[in-house]
Order: sequence, then structure tokens, then C-alpha cells
Amino acid sequence: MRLLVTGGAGFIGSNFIRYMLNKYATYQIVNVDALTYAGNLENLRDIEMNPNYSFVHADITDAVKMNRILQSGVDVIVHFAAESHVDRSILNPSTFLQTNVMGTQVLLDAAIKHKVRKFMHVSTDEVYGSLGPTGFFQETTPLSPNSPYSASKASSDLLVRAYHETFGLPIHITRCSNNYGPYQFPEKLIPLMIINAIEDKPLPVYGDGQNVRDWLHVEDHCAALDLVLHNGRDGEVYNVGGNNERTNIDIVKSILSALNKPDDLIQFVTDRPGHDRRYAIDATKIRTELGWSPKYSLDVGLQQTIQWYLHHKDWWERIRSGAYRDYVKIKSPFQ
Ligand code: NAD
Ligand code: TDX
Repeated sequence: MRLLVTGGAGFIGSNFIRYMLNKYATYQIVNVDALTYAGNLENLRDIEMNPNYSFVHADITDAVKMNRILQSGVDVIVHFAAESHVDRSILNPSTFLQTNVMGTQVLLDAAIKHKVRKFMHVSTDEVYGSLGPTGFFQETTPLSPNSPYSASKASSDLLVRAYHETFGLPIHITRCSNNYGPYQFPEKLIPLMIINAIEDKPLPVYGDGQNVRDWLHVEDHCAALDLVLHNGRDGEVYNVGGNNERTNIDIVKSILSALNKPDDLIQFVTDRPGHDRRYAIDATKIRTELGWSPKYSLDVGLQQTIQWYLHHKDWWERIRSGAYRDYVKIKSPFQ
């Protein structure tokens, strides 16, 4: 099987590539990534010499390059590439529309043209909007995105669905909750708070800190994607959630306590505009149809993640200094 993974130099994509290469000795993976600020080839340093892995430095909005890559023969596209940070989408929505919507359309067109066997679209629970204190997002919950980021992801979900209905492209859409784990870019809540706490810097908590997220370890997410890829039903949406709801302030306090740092590092700051109050996933469909269940409790996963950041100071210091951009070793037949 030959997989084209988009956005494989980012957080979840790099974990997914490692997971698949470890599990399937014969699968070939082509990673296409534009190496934006969030793309870091150091995330794949341990597998860059693997003969089943290759990297193409390209933007998914570049139709000529996407067609050239698919011409070489690809069975499945696993589409992670996106602008992924909600705060950045509030400051500058246009790159989100460009990559998340237009980039997805370019890939969908190329997938049809080259008769790709499956298009796996990695989406988010944020497309469903915000929950009150009770209830869960189901696959049938109407889409109601509140940020430019989630609106762009919802738009791409609808395009993927439309290409299935109109052109018969075989697809799956997965919508998962907040991921955490190794190699997450330190703009997101958990790595940002771990690193700031290690360095005794203030921990900025938006609003009252009572917003709830449903945390999913990235390895559990990879296992879910693997199952959907092999056993998912054509045209179906699968929600993926860790059943680990926590308030932000609770997460931040757990991090401080694990690192033996005082709570007075916490600084409440102005709330994110349009800040979704609560996300919670009902993962019954993927559990019952595909037998998926998460291995990590949040307590275990968070401790493991804190240890990872403590032991990979070089990795995040090179991100903070910008030095990770120098690590571009491009080995590609398509340049
Ligand atoms: P990330 O920001 O860490 O990585 C995104 C990757 O995409 C980077 O390597 C970047 O260089 C690449 N990229 C961006 N624009 C590109 C373009 N135009 N062409 C080619 N490559 C481009 O993101 P992540 O957290 O790994 O998220 C991956 C996917 O999972 C995204 O689609 C995101 O919406 C979705 N998702 C993430 C989470 C989460 O908690 N992180 C939760 C649900 C869904
Ligand atoms: O400094 C911060 N302080 C803070 O209180 C940051 C960065 C975040 N927060 C809050 C906002 C959210 O309620 O923490 C929560 C999590 O924030 P993010 O890490 O930015 O994640 P979120 O906005 O929930 O979106 C994430 O999950 C769904 C990913 O970034 C998305 O790509 C994914 O689709």
C-alpha cells in the first residue's frame, strides 16, 4: 500500500507516519508538507532514512505538484495538512481558507483524476460548535463552527462529502477532540503550559479557565485512523474522543503540580473571542463498528507528555529560537 500523507511534518501527521511505518513493514509513505511555521522535519529525524519513507516539499494548493505526485501511484491519501491554530485564525483568517479549503479542493480534484482508492480527511470536533454543560457531539450533530479555523475545517468536510456524493470518490471523515502528546507545537495549551512552567514563565489562561476540552492522546488518535483506513465504511464520518473531559484550569494545575511549580504562575488573561465553552465526543460509532478504544487515561498520558518535554528540551528550544527551520533535508524525486 502506498500512502500519501499531507502535513506529515506537523504534530499528528509525524506521529501517524511513525505509527504506520512501525506497524506495517511493507507500506510506503510519501509525506507532502509545505513546512510552514508548524512543519518541522526534526519531528521525523528517526525515520528519515527509512527506505519506505520519502518527503516532498510542496504546498497542497499547488495543483501541478499534487498531480505530479499522484501520477507516481498512490492508493490512499491521508489528509492532515492544515492551518490548525484557532488563535491564528482570528488574527489572519485568509491562510486558513487558502490551505484548509482551497488546498483540500486541489487534493480532491487530483484524487479523482488519478483514481485514488481512498481519501481520508482528518477533521475536528470544533466543526460542531460549542456544547453547554451536558450532551455530546455525535456524527449527526449539525455543523455550527464558531471560529475562522473551524469554519474552514467544516467547509473542507463539506467539500469532501460533496466529492463523494457527486463524483463517487471513496472517502472517510474523522472528527477528533483535542490531541496531546510528543511533538506538539508549543502554541497549543498543553505544550505551551509545560514549557512555560519549566521556565517559570507566566501561564496565560483565557477567560475564567472553565472551558472544557476532551483530551485524546495522539497515539490513540493514530490507532483510530489506522482502523478507519482499513475497516471504515465508505462515505462515513467517525468521531474520535478520549472520554477525558477537563477544564483548562484543571489541566494547567495538574501540569504545575507534576512539575512542582506554584499556582501563582497562572495568569488569567483576556478571553479568546468566540471561545467555545465545551467540547465532548460521543465515540460510540467507532467503538462499536471498529472496536476502537483509547489506551491512555489523561492522567497517564499527561505525565508521559510532561516527561517527553522535559527530555526533549533541545527540540522545543530549537523551535523557540527558530533554528528548526535550518533542518531541511529534502530528498525528493519530484522537485
Ligand atoms: P500542525 O499545525 O501541527 O501541522 C500542520 C502541518 O501541515 C504542518 O506540518 C504544516 O507545515 C503543514 N501545512 C500547512 N499548510 C500546508 C500547505 N498549504 N501545504 C502543505 N502542508 C501544509 O497540525 P496538527 O495539530 O498536527 O493537526 C493535523 C490535522 O488534524 C489538521 O487538519 C487539524 O485540523 C486536525 N486536528 C487537530 C487536532 C489537534 O488537537 N491538534 C484536533 C482535531 C483535528
Ligand atoms: O495560551 C492559551 N491559554 C488558554 O487558556 C492557549 C493556547 C489556549 N487556552 C485555552 C483555549 C482552549 O479552551 O485552552 C484550550 C485549548 O486551546 P488550544 O490548545 O488552542 O486548542 P483548541 O482551540 O481547543 O483547538 C485544538 O483542538 C481542536 C486544536 O488547536 C485544533 O487544531 C483542533 O481542531
